Amino acid sequence: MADAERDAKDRQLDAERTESRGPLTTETGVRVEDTDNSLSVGERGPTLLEDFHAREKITHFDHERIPERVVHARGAGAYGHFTPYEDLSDLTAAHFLSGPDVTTPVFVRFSTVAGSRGSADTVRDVRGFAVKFYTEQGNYDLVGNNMPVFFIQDGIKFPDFVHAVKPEPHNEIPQAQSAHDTLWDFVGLQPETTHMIMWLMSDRAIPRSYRTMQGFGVHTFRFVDERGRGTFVKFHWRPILGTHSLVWDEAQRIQGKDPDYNRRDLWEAIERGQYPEWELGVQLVPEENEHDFSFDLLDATKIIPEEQVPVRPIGRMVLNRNPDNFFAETEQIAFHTANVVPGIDFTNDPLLQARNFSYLDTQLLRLGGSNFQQIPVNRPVARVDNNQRDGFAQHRVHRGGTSYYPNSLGGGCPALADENVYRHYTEKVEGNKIRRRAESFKDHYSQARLFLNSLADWEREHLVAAFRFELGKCEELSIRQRVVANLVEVDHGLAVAVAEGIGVEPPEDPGTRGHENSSPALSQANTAFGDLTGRQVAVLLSDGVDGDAVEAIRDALVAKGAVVELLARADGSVRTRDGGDLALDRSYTTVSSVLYDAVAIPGGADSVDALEEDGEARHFVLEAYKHNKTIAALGQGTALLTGTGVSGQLATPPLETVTHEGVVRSPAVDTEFIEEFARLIGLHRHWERPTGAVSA
Ligand code: HDE
Repeated sequence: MADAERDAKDRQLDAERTESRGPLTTETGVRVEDTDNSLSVGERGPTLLEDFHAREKITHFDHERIPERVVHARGAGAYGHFTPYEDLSDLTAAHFLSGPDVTTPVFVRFSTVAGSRGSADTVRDVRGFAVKFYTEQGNYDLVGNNMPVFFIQDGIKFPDFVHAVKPEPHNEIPQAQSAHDTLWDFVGLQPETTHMIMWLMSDRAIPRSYRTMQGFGVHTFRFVDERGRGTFVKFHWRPILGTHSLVWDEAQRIQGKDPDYNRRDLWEAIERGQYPEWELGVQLVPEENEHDFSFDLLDATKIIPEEQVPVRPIGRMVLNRNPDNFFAETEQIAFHTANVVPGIDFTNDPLLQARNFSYLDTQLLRLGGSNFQQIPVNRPVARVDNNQRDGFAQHRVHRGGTSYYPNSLGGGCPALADENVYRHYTEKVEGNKIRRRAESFKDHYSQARLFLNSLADWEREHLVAAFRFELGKCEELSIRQRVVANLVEVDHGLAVAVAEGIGVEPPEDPGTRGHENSSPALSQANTAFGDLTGRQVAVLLSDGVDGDAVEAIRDALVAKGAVVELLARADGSVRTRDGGDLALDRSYTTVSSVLYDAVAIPGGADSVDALEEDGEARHFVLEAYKHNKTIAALGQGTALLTGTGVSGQLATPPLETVTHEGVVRSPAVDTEFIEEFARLIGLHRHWERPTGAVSA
């Protein structure tokens, strides 16, 4: 990146960046003559305690690990920047939202929640979406998720919920899975989880990529302007590439084929220069309208339907730089909901209030004491000056003889400013000290039903299948029954469909029907389609392939942003039918169709014959078909579709380009065929395809 384009955070990190060059030394800078042999008495004698280099090397290694995050342990992150579209100073005093001429560096960490640091990426889970804005007024953290609601309404229940979803305590099974008794025991007994559970059982819980994932601040926050006027605000991140998910069977297989699937995708997209982008949107509610809703704005198990309060786009975030070192940056970054800047404040959402305590508390342990804000990735670009001193791993060398306020000996510094300061919103609060959930928090089903009503048929099918899968893994029948009984409150049809798959007596129809409202914004059928940026396309081939067709497909799709890989049984190269050489990207025996979004089978009789005889090649195509992916076959390549749902139509190879349920076939490569292939990939998956009978 050109030096002039580098932002303040990037430049600040220069002071910390270090590269290995020159002689090997100890931590005290003493050069070392040998790092392979311990100091010993004679060649075969005992090792000496005196060997300070060996002891230091091993001791440092022994201390390399720090506690993993108690939740969100598994993650991936990147740097980037955020720029607002317009001046929002009529709403908030936040300088980073004051106009398009202010660009703020950010670090974003995406994560799964339940699994350990080494668990797989594509598990069924919520994804964290945490953004640290290094603003000129200090760090602002928007610590969100990819789902707009949460499991519980009050933070005091968080330890219970997390204990229920984490591996069971007696045997630490299962890893990174919600499909086990304790989670569903908790869910059945705690109806406030119902709405979030609908999201967790939907395709939102298995994103195709971090780049194709929405983000939400979840809570209602507050914008505060210069004069102290507040406006309620909910934050939304919308991915420019659309919101797309995996298929559950595919997600499970990826856990084995490439456990780093989402992490790798983010890293590689940035390395290719295909910078992921999101638009930040806000839903704004004037203070006087706080009670205009059928739910409570302070209840984090509720959304504000977009049809009720539209999302106003306010800016764009681009991630354009991978970290230099995973541990130093992605692991040591510390987000905290209470890291706010002037112009952004909290509400009394009891979940948010608990978070404002929890994040700092957990970081004191995880990062070893109170100086973790000095770790390079956490350090603000805004100037820091206060009287906080000492503590473990203090990096600042404070000069001067005073560390108290007020002082005269230190020239009165640091002094209090009277402008550009954080002023808490003045809110009048009165009440008795009580432990009681507000009446306005009591409806746990209306929005769960709203979500269900909003789903496309295929999304509903996936939802039912997910409930069946998860509950089917519960050993206790009573747990299954209790969850089904709870689902009746959402929708009787849903409860029956789930019950029928898990050996539970279908519940009686209570005869009460809920509302029929829906919110189109909740369905992934209504997201952005058509963008091929970063889509992975596999081209299967062997010796004798139609090389011109391969190159035409590759050139056209790469020009549209796709990543095209040529795969054959053995790595290296293949001979084309007209005698040329085609370099391969890898052998299909080292990958799997689950790692690709689409498959192409070019013609060339010898190539297709060889693929047809190879079980792995046939499996590759069948599996892509089963997972609703786009398939393109040219000329004789159509022969490889045997066994897929289109095989019945293959009696004669097509005379022109034809598409059937996401499979495009053509006699030869031409513009029409390639454009059709690209259009189909842009649709992401082909849900109209009946894949139930395909065994791959
Ligand atoms: Fe968190 N959460 N959380 N959470 N959370 C943590 O903080 C907590 C909640 C979220 O990439 C922890 O530093 C409580 C909602 C993300 O580093 C911990 C409650 C949302 C991340 C913690 C919640 C989140 C965390 C663990 C209920 C979405 C990862 C390590 C009151 C809006 C940030 C850490 C990263 C991490 C507590 C609920 C998002 C223990 C008590 C709701 C994205 O402090």
